[in-house]
Amino acid sequence: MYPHRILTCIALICLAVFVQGNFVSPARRDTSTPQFPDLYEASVDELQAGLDAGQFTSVDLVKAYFARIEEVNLQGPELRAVLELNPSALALAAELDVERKTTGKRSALHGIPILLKDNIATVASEGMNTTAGSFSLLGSIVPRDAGVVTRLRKAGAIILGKANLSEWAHFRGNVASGWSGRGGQSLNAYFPNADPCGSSSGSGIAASIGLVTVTLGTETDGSITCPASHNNLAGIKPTLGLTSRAGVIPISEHQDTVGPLTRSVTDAAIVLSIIAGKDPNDNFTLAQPSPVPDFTKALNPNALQGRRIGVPRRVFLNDTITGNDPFVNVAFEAALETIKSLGATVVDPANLPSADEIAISNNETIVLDVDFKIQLDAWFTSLIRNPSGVRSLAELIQFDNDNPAEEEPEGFEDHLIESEATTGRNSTFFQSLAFDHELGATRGIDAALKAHNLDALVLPAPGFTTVPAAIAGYPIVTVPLAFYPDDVVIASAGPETVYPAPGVPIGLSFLGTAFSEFDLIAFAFAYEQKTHTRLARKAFAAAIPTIQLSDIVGKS
Ligand SMILES: *[C@@H]1O[C@H](CO)[C@@H](O)[C@H](O)[C@H]1NC(C)=O
Ligand SMILES: *[C@@H]1O[C@H](CO)[C@@H](O)[C@H](O)[C@H]1NC(C)=O
Ligand SMILES: *[C@@H]1O[C@H](CO)[C@@H](O)[C@H](O)[C@H]1NC(C)=O
Ligand SMILES: *[C@@H]1O[C@H](CO)[C@@H](O)[C@H](O)[C@H]1NC(C)=O
Ligand SMILES: CC(=O)N[C@H]1CO[C@H](CO)[C@@H](O)[C@@H]1O
Ligand SMILES: CC(=O)N[C@H]1CO[C@H](CO)[C@@H](O)[C@@H]1O
Repeated sequence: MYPHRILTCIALICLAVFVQGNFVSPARRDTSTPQFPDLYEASVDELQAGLDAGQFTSVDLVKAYFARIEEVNLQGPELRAVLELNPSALALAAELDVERKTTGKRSALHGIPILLKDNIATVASEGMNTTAGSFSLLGSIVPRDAGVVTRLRKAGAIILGKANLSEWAHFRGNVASGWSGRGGQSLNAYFPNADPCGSSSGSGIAASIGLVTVTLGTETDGSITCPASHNNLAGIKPTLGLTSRAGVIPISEHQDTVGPLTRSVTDAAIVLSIIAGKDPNDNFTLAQPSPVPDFTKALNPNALQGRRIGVPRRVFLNDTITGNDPFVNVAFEAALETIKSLGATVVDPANLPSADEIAISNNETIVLDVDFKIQLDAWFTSLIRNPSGVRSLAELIQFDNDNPAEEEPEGFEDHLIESEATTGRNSTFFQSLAFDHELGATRGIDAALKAHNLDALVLPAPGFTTVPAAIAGYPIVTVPLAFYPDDVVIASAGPETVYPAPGVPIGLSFLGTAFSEFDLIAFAFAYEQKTHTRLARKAFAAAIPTIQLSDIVGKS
């Protein structure tokens, strides 16, 4: 749920100097031999072009990604980004290759591999588990695919596998970001043993080095934004109710969202256009405006021209995590200059009237604790079968205690225990929920937008800058901002991880009102196209997989 508090606190004491990394120019084209897209960076459109031209097939792509995962997942840098591969992926790819030739593409994602965070359900008959990283759900049989998975399959996407995550989407308690019982500690590809942030850690790591074309994560508060930030990616945390949570192992229906983590805003817009939409199994989606926009129509490099962007400084000045990090502040000030250079008016400050109250409010915890128990109990009950025998949150706590080798229970159960102690959605709960909406939306994001006649807000992604949008149910679009300099003081972030560290990325977030994704994507795209920050620095050498399509195509 939250980015890991201990590790992010470390950023406070680092005395970093912002140094721009060297721009890595794309490989020069060699016209004498067939050129394949470099899978480290390859976009959906680039891969579609190669697939359409018959240069390679979706079967080739799946084989290449499987080989790349094998290179770095449990060997070499041991990134532990991927939990399971889909044993049906090659067969699905072969069918979609035939279909491309006979009846044509179903969508922009036809034949494109996608990796899902392990809290997003896929039917067990296909061969994969859905466990949120916990052994308590190993071998469990879900009733059906998640709503977003149904949409992806209909669009012809290939589910490549399941990504590691912070167990229970980091609702478990004081475990390190990116750790799960089943997957172990997942690691950032930008520095050995660096924290990848969570809870959509594996999705972020996998997208960052091309272990797959695109990925899905989930965000309750920060869990797409933070891994996007730490892994040099575009991330979209959508408005509550734009994407279905049916079949997603829950924290809270009042805050959970599903969204893409990708190497570019364009890829994120393609994925969001396909997964967004109404789903009768998640009635929060019924309130969304229809039709779902084609978010790729938002991709205009001049989108910031003449627009008004506000800086709600108090959100991060009062954030004890990032407020005193000069590296983050210097990078952020440079971003504001870039936004101005793109023709926008930057209104600074444009504070949320509720900012100081948000900093001390405990309402979010009350809502999540109550919802988690109700909804997790319902998840266990909904299962057709669960070999562990666990049928409730209470039994999960017992399971963890009984299986210390797999689930490290002692001292790591605090959130589960806190949630188990709640007694349902009583008047305190509904007051907290209403108060959250007031703090995040009415007297928060909406008030700031209205007072200054703004189109969007902009904030650094690190730290707790996600809280207002989380409690309001409002969208965030994150893009790469900068990389920690090579002389940054390396600090411990958890039992097995460090943060900050040389070359580890941070992001920039655009925020807005409900269902403002179209504009936010446009602004993020304009910023991305102007800066191309992602390309300025690569992962450390051992974390860059070497297998390419040229090693696969035409070989048996
Ligand atoms: C789940 O994981 C177990 C253990 O890794 C594996 O044997 C099984 O095939 C996986 N898939 C399903 C659907 O249970
Ligand atoms: C969804 O349905 C439940 C009961 O089925 C109801 O309590 C809730 O208010 C509905 N929510 C929305 C957003 O329609
Ligand atoms: C919600 O937050 C407000 C502002 O911090 C606080 O006054 C109130 O007590 C909180 N509600 C609960 C139930 O904690
Ligand atoms: C609601 O339940 C919580 C525990 O979940 C409890 O702390 C609180 O006092 C209850 N409120 C009321 C009004 O009973
Ligand atoms: C695909 C893959 O490599 N999965 C591995 C994830 O990590 C667990 C724990 O080490 C392994 O058992 C899986 O094989
Ligand atoms: C709750 C809190 O710490 N509020 C502070 C936020 O920052 C402003 C400006 O520095 C202070 O005036 C508030 O007291």
